[in-house]
Amino acid sequence: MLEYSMLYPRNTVSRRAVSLDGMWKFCLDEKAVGESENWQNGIPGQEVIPVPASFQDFYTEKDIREYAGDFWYEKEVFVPGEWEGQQIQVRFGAATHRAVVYVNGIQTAEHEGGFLPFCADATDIVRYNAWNKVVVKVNNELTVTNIPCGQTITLPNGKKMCKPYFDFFNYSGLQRSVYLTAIPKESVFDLDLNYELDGSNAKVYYTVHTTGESPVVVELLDADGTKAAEGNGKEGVLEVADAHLWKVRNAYLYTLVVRIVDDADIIDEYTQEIGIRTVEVKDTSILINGEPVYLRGFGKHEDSDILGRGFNIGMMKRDFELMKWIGANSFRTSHYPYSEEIYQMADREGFLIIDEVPAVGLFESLMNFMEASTGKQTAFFEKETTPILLKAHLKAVEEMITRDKNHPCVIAWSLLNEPETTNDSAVPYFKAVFDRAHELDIQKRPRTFALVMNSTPDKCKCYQFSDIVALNRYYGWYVCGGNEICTAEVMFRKEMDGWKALNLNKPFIFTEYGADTLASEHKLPSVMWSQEYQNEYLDMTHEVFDSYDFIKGEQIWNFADFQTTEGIMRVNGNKKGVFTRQRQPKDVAYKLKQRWESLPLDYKK
Ligand code: CKU
Repeated sequence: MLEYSMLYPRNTVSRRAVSLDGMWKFCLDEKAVGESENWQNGIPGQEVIPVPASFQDFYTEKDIREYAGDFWYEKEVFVPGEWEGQQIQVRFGAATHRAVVYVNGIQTAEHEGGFLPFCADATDIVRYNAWNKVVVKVNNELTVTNIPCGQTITLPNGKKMCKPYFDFFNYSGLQRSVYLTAIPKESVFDLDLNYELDGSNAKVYYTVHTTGESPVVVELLDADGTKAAEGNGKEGVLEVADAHLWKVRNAYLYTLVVRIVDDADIIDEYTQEIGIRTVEVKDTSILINGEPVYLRGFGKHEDSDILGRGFNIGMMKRDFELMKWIGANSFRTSHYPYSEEIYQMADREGFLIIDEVPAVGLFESLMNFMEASTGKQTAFFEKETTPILLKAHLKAVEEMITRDKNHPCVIAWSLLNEPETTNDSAVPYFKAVFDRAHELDIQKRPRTFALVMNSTPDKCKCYQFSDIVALNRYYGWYVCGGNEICTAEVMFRKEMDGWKALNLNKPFIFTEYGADTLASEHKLPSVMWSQEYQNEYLDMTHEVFDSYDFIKGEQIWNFADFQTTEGIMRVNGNKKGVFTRQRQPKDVAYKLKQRWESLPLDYKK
């Protein structure tokens, strides 16, 4: 059990959540002198920046954009007098990649991992009806003992620099919303939900975890606020007659109201939107409410101009509108769990999410996207430090599943992206991670991981762990691009025939395929990087997808162009977007729209 509740902050009759988003004081700590100079009591300078946001793209100095090390935030926070006697917390949606929190100079929390929430308890520290100082030391260095993996080097000028083993810019900072919350000392801590369908009726199994012993009552309200069912006790079953099911791109949300009561008094109340639906993998099918679904959609990133990886509410809205326009029904949160507001939106819009833990870069290479295609192996899991990495990985799996398990949109857990799998040492590591996910999720949703190019049917030692086999493949891009695309197709089919021969009786999906394309380039005849080539690449790829019955989904890489580390392989970022970074379509968007709108939901059922 985690030491803090992962429940999203809400206002109810017993709870208060005040947003601390806005301008925060900010400074870099190049010499790592913060603590010794007492910055926990107040950081130097007058610089301010927005939260939520990555700090990198606001400034004009390269040294700031590329900064690796500690950096500090500070905010004055007013704590109302009427909150006395409650539990007071500062709740961070994320701090990338690790943070230490001080309230009024006293350390209250420390958290490792940059893409999941944590709470700093300040109950015994805050001054009521007064201003309080929240100071956060954040650090963005990359190592092989935490996820995502990479290195941090020191340059001849003495400055540190991050070298990610992954293909996205190492944006960092307070990239998600921060809340000041007040909740009763006896409160709802966690919820577990599971569903069973029986014709038009549904059973909702619930378990409420609280911090005390007082009785619990629950109510299920339909979308109009009418009571659909009620229950008594911390555990029970709600029977819903003629239930409105949560369906793909046709969502229906109920609200579960959970109360801890003392006779007529409410000690605590928490509300949670839920969707009644089941998820199952049977033979080669992915079933939602018992009905087969063919996935179509994207691998995405949280990435936009200026804010970087900062949660961008306008961009979120635009992205969902584009995904609806193009006929998508799903996406993978490559390569880290996204901001919680994105899952709330997917719940509402009926999108299916493959939720990915930030376990990327478990393949020792600064250009694994290139090197994996050459068959390179790195024996990544043989390192002495692997047990430490595994511990961090398991913690992130626990935090992700605890945070996201009650979203109807989450239909699968992606537990690693493109790890080294060709070596026996990967096997026990995978087993630990996959077993842990199974144990934590009472809905027992399918588990998967994205297989890199060198994880082929003959070499991969880990595909058996996946309930859905997810392939990242670039035949026609990293392998035999351009005029050699016919060779790429032969190789692609040969690999797929290899998978077919294994007869795994599992669904396969493509979690990546794509070609870098400059929105500025048109070429007749096509050349690589032109919009025409992206179209031709997709024609070939789609033909292969359509030739194998066990392929049950396609999520193209990437939804939009996104920022990466600079280098000879990237032109101001990765350009495999179907949309530009400003969210306008490339030509290929119309092809995908045509295809995805014409494929039946249960294609290849
Ligand atoms: C993508 C071998 C493929 C790895 N995959 C990971 C993803 O993060 C990259 O952006 C490749 C690419 O475009 O190279």
